[in-house]
Amino acid sequence: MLSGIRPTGESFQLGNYVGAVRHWASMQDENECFFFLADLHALIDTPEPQRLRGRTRQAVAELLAMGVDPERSTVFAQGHVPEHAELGWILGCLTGFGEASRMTQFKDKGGGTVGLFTYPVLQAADILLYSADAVPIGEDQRQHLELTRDLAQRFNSRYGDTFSLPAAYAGRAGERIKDLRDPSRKMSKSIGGSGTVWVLDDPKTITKKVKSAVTDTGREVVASEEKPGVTNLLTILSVATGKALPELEQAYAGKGYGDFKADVADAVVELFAPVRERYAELVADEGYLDEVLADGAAAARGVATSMLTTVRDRVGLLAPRRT
Ligand code: AQP
Repeated sequence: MLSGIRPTGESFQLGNYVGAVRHWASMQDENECFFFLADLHALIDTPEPQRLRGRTRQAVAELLAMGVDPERSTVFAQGHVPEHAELGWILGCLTGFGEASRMTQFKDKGGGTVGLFTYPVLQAADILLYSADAVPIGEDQRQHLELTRDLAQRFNSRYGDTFSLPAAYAGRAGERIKDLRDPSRKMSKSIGGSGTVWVLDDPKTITKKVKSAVTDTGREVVASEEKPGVTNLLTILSVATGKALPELEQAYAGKGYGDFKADVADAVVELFAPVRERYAELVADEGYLDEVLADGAAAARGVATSMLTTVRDRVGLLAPRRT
């Protein structure tokens, strides 16, 4: 099992927790997991160097605070394993220009850098290096996983069986959390603002953001397509309390939005209180966080260099003479 997250934004946001990291935490018992901070992918946004460095270390503390356990999983920074970039180049040489141009994320953004254009190929390298069988992805990444499978198949038929074909993780479908101010789009680190709940927001800020969330006309607390704002808050409440949507709809029948929003705010505050507490302890110990990353990189490189040695040989790169 392999998954990555970009160390962008102020911290991770509620959607990252709901759609990704809480599942990572629960997968660790039955799977051999590799979780990485996609700092090479973060470079696509050309962040301030000092900020990216700081954010990468901070992101480790956040993942651990949310339940990722470096004793059971390999946690590393992508930039510490240069094999990602090298395999990305090799796979790029097998990727058609037209094929890469069809990736909707690039088209949706209306162009950008070569990095943005080729990042699905780097993503393919991220996955194939570790022979990941299962990759938990959101719907927006499905096309990239297809590209990964195509590239693996192409490589295998040209150079001999090398890569295993990854599948989308068939676990629980991840809920999509929407921006609180604009429920027509997903909550996102790069959008931020008052529609985004950061995992490290203090209780007052969380309450303020939830209480000023956009709701819909009417008074009924029900999940429906016509009520994207209320549906989003119900989803959040359901995740935070573990209660199913129909049960929540029933509990708020005839109560109106005021009580409902106050309860959603309290539930999110309660959900993230232990994360904030644990994060504060972890982030104060830079030495420990660096050690986690160093151990993770060593374990990841063990797997990645072995795969890359095979790949280099198969494509015909001359091995350096040992002295
Ligand atoms: N709103 C969301 N609801 C559910 N899941 C979400 N994810 C992101 N937003 C939501 C999941 O979080 C993981 C991390 O992805 P990423 O950081 O590599 O990039 P992203 O998907 O583009 O997430 P953001 O927060 O929107 O980051 P930026 O703004 O930096 O691009 C993924 O598994 C994603 O599905």
